[in-house]
Amino acid sequence: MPHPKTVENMIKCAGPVECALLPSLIHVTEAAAIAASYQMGKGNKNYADQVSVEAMRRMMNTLDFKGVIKIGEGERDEAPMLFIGEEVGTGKGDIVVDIAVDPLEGTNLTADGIPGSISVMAMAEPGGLFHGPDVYMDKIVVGPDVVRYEKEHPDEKIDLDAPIIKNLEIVAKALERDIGEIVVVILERDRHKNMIEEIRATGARVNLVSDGDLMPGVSTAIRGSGIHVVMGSGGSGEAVLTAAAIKILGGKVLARLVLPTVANGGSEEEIAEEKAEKMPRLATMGITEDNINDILDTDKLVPGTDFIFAASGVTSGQFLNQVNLFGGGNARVHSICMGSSGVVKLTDSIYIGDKEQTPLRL
Ligand code: VTB
Ligand code: MG
Ligand code: MG
Repeated sequence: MPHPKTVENMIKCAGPVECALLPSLIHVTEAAAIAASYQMGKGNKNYADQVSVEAMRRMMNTLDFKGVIKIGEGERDEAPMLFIGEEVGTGKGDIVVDIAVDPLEGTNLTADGIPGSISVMAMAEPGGLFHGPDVYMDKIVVGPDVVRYEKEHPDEKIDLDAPIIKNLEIVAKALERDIGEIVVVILERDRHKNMIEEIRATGARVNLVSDGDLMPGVSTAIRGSGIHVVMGSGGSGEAVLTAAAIKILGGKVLARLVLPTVANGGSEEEIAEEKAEKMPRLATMGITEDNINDILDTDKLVPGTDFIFAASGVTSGQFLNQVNLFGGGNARVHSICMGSSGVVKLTDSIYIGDKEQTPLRL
């Protein structure tokens, strides 16, 4: 990699999407995060979700672009807003984008006031995001050190189908530490019972989370986060959003679609029923019985080259604090906002609603 000769080489945009929309993106996730944070710990996850969806949509619709929700709150008939196919933005200007949103990733976490919930989204040039159907993805996420190690050792690659011990050995070697020092995040679900046992059998440390495997995935690419691997099946939208961040930060995601009934050990009848319901829609996305089991890598999940990602903390997390509210409409919110040119902004935003109750403190 040549050293940048000028700062102009360093500070640039990947393309029109990043140039036009990166500065505004955190306003969208922060609006959603602040709205959700007022519902923290109130035990009503649906309402927390609703207010964050509304705030995200309202803020997005003030921005000049033509956007289509590709990963959203569900199909049009089940989600009133930010449904798949909804057009957003003012429609003014030349910027056209595909959008992935999760206005409140971790609704239970917010409702219970426990760590790990965020507002998150990505935008890319049309076709830039894999818009999988509403099924799970089996996945493994690792950070940039592992990718470097794989390049140096072409026979040792992370593989979704490899025994867990093999994958964790590679991660441990890449990070120059013992397996016993590796931390694997996985959703605490019955479907992961065997996988959790297998991880434990390697000696690796396990961080079970009740919800929210997206930000832990991003954290694998951030030194000091204390997270090295994310495994298991979770939402496919979450996997694509993770991949957008990982494609910017380095690291890799391997994923494969899996029907929820299959992941959760459903009966043959239930599996057949779900297939009958989902396969026709999957077919419209080019997904058939023949290729549904293909492994998707980071570039397949996010084929785009001009894309942006933002996440704002709602409750506290690995590196995003919870929203602080100070009275008078004053709020403080932490975000990470990134562009595919290779820029990461870690921001600490203070919104002053009432100057007499300044929320500004060091
Ligand atoms: C997954 C995970 C998310 O919800 O989608 C999970 O990726 C839902 O899984 O981070 P279950 O159907 O097993 O509950 C989250 O944890 C939160 O949106
Ligand atoms: Mg959601
Ligand atoms: Mg979610």
